[in-house]
Parts: sequence; structure tokens; C-alpha cells
Amino acid sequence: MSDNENKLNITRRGMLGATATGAVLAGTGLGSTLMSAREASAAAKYNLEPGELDEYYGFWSSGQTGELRILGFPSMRELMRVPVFNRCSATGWGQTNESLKIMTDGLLPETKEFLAKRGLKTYDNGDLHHPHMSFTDGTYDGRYLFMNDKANTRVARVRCDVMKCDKITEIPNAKAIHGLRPQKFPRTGYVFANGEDETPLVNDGTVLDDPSQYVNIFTALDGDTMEVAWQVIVSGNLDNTDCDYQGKYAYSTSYNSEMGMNLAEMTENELDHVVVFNLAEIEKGIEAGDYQELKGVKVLDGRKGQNKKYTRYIPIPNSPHGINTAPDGKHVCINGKLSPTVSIMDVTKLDALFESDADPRSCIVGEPQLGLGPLHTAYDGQGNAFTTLFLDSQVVKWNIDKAIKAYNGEDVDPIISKVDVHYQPGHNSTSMGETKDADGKWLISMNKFSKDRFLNVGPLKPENEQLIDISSDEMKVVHDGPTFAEPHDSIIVRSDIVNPVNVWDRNDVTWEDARKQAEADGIDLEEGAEEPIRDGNKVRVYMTSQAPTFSLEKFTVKQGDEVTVYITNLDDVDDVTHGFCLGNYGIAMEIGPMATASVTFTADRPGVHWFYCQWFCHALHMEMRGRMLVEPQGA
Ligand code: RUQ
Ligand code: CUA
Repeated sequence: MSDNENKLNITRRGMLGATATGAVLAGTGLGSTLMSAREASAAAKYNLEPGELDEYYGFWSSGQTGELRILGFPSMRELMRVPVFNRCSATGWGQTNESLKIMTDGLLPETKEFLAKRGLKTYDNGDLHHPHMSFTDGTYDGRYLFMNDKANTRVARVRCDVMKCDKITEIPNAKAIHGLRPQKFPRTGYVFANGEDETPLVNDGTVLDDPSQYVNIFTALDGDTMEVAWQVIVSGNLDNTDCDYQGKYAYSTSYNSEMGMNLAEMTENELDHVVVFNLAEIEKGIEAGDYQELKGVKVLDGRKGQNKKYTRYIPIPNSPHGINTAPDGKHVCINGKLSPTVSIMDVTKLDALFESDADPRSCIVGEPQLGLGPLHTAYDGQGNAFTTLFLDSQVVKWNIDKAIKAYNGEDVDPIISKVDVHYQPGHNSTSMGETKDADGKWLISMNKFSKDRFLNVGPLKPENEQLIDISSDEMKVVHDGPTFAEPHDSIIVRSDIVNPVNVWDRNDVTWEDARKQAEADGIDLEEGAEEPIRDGNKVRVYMTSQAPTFSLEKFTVKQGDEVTVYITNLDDVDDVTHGFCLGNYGIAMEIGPMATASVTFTADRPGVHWFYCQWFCHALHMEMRGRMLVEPQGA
């Protein structure tokens, strides 16, 4: 760090006053004697005693790590990592047949072909920004989590009963799925997904520098089937998205209305826009046949100037980023990013835009100046909003009604308070804040930089997520939580809404293919087979596991065989997961209680190869192993 920066940081810390002192002292014995009663009660709520459970689940994205993370909230303890777009060394995600089916079934044919040429079955990377839960009647229903992959234009779903990904859909025609939200009412329903990068509609390499041929695509998936329901062509790129509590509209921010291809072009205009999508009109348009079919999807034209009832473009200053519907079911905050303002849109005024071609700005009812770099807004359910200020490294608490009054010329200041966060916040989330049940207890500020907040771990630093008590007007930072690359967004869900099982149901669809194959081979998955089943050079090994043994202590195959090992875990007991790791074959997987998992590989290394259970399951876990003999070719 340069001297100047050092001074800057010291001054910055010096100026933090009570908040920083409280946060720093909270961890010390001295602090507890100095803490005010209110601080002490907040601390008691998030500093759980050993064995105590959290009040909320936090579902966290992981950015370019490509997984979903589950945290206990507000303790901020990381409980689980759910592999989605990434490969996972522990669980075998991306390697087991069951996970590969999920990762490949929804890929476009052209992608499968493209990957096969690189010797891949699926992409190994992803960039997961936005995890959101399914809704019924405006609040979380605990069925599914949906999430985007910006890197490879996909949307995934995680089942909340087992906390495993069960569907991944690659979105045709679009590029770089970024903003994502499930329909809130009457239920999910649709999952709305924004394409961020615009490309020529027919992207075959013949068009580069003709912006007039570039389009962007808004997608609605069916959350039940994970198939694309329809798409709309729009002008400008799309950034974030949200929808109303009435089931009538979805809306997306766009930071490049210029359709520029480089930074200078992209930031030329003072005004960009929000695109509003009229769901009923879009459904009518599809019924009337007003679409073209592209890559098997019905695509409607909602570009600016089409004057169709599918979309409206609302001018917003300047490169707006986050868009967040308030729990009041009426107001939507559009965060200005390069403009210090947040624009408040009133969804009850959207009908008029579509019915009478009213001035598109007539739905904007407030535009408070909050500070520099507003990115995302969260809510307490009591009429207040919390906006992250990226450039100011602050969160600002402000009142929506007062902002509307100020816009109408009244002399009121909507800003209630500001708190310093460390440093450069992006998303923020409040407890239940994206539902009509926002409870106003906690705010998490997801900060992109941690700089000096933790022990130095080298040039690559963690992000810093700060827990903020919002139970009074003065916001209190009460906890710093480092995280690895790079959680963008989170949702905070009351724990009674989420009820995962402890043991798999033997009839689960996950291993449907394994069951069919076993039936064809005349084998019971729950019993296994004493000898491998040979079918030409394909060999199938059926094993069961029960702590501390595999049903087979050894099996023999021939060099060059394509071997599939199926393991069914018969331990009908909470938390007895086994693993299968085949040494020097690069094979490893998880088998949960009462689950079946399988993996296929070519036995091209002759010799004796030990396999072992890689999940510590029993006092004799080390002894839970066996041998695969690979007979050399010609033997
Ligand atoms: S975005 S930091 Cu990928 Cu959610 Cu706003
Ligand atoms: Cu089974 Cu360790």
C-alpha cells in the first residue's frame, strides 16, 4: 500500500466513529462492557451459542466459482456448497453420470458439438450471480432456487428438498444471462432472465460492426419444466430484472441504450432506460402468432419504435443497474449507477403507458439523490429503502414516501442515515426483503473489496460481507464476513420456509437411468451384484455401501473396458454419506444416505487399484476400501 493510501485509510477509519468502534470492540472483552444495550441485544442475536440454530437460511451466489452457497444467517456460518455450474472434487459433480445428465440435457445441440471437439461433455465453469427462490402469492415457498450463469448463458434450478441442482437450461439466441427473477404472483411460474450482451440476431460471423443488426433478448422460462416459454427482442443490452406483485409486468434495466460496442460509445447518453414487459400482451401475441421461431423458441419483437404492446421504454439516468420491487407491491427502485439518483417507478401507473401511450416518464414518481454509485436497493417492509453506494462505500437508508414528496416539491429530506461499509458495496439484501414479508431486522452489504479488514493473504483478497443491524434508524455494522470469489447476491429466507430431507427417497428421479439399466441387467440396485455384468467391452459393477464396507471387496475388469460403477448407499441414517474414490483414476463421488450414484470411465491402466470411501463415515472408515484389478490387454 502506498503512503498516501495508508493515510487515506487511516483517515477513513478515524472518521468512522461509533460504528467502527462498536464493530471492532464487539469482539473484545472490553467491547462488551462498552457496548450499549441495543448493541448487546443485536450481538446476542447473531453470536449464536454452540449448537444454536440460525433464524434464517442465506442463499448466496459465488460468482465465478460457479456454485451456490448456503449460510446460516445472521451468524454468517457457511453451511454448504452446492455445485451447479462448476466441477466439484468432493461430490463428483460434473463427473457422475447423474450430474452429467443434468449438466448436458439442457445444452443446445451446437454447444454439445462444440464441446465434444474439445473433448468436453459440458462447460466446466460458470459465473453465478443471482440466486432466487420460487414464490407463491408474493412470498418464498421453499420449492426451488433459480440462478443464472453469465459466463455460458444458462439458467439452473436447485431442488430445496435435497439441495441439489436438478436442471440446467442453456438459453438459445441470448448471450450472457445476467439479471434473473422468479415471478412473484400468483406463483413461479415464469423465471425471467436477461441477456446482457447484444449480438447480431443471426450470429454466424458475417456481422461485426453494424450495431443496427445487433439485438438483445429477454427470456421467460417455465419454472416447472425449465423450458424456455418465450423470448422478446429488445433494444439496448439488459442488466438486472425484477417483476411486480400483481403478475402483470416484468422490467429490466439497460445500461447501454446507445448499443455501443466500446466504453466511450456505451456511456455517451445521459439517459438509458428500463424496459417494461407486459406479460398478458406477450401471451396474446404468441397466441396470435406474432412471433418468429428461432432455435425452437417463439421470439416476439419488442424493440423500441415497434409500437407494439409488448414493451415500453422508460428513460432513466444514467446506466441504471439494480432494479428492486418494494414489499409494498407498488414501488420499484431503479439504481442509477453513474447517476447519484434512484428512480422510483410506480407499477400502478404502468397500465396507462400501455393503454394510452402516456409519457413513459409518467410512471416515475420520485428520484432522490442519494450519493455516488447507487447499485442495489433492499427494503425493511416499513416504507424504508437501503441503497448501496459503490463509490462512496456506504449504505444509505432513506424513506420512499418522503422521496416522493420531495419530487413533488415538498421540502423534505428522504435520507435517514448513512453507514460506512468496507469497501465498495454491490448487492445488499434484507431479511425476507425481496418478498411481501420483509421483516426489517437485518441487512447484509456485499462489498467487493476487503483491503485491510482481514489478515493479508496475498494479492488476491477475499470480498467482505458486512452484517448490519437495521432494527433502528441508525444502522450498525456488527460483523465482517470474508468470502471467496465472488458472491454477488444473496437472499435471506426464514428458516421455517425451507425443509430439506435428511435421507434420500429411494424412488428419487435422480438415479432413474441407473435403475433402468439395473433392471435391464436383472439386478436390484439395493442388493448389488457379486460379479461385474459384461456387455461387450462395457462392464457394469453394482455395489452397495453400508458403513464400514462396500458389498464388493474386489472386482476384475479388462484393460480398455468402459466401466460403470453403481453404488447404492444402504445406510438409512442421518449424515452417513459414503464416497467412492478410485486412486490414480481421477474418479471420486459422493453417495448420500439411501442414494445411488454412478460413474463411468475407461479402465486403461492395468494393475491393482484401490478404491476407498472418501467420506469419514465410521470408526473403521479407513478400512472401507477395495480393489479393482485391471487385467492387461491380451490376458
Ligand atoms: S450485478 S453488483 Cu451481476 Cu447482480 Cu449488481
Ligand atoms: Cu464410508 Cu467412509
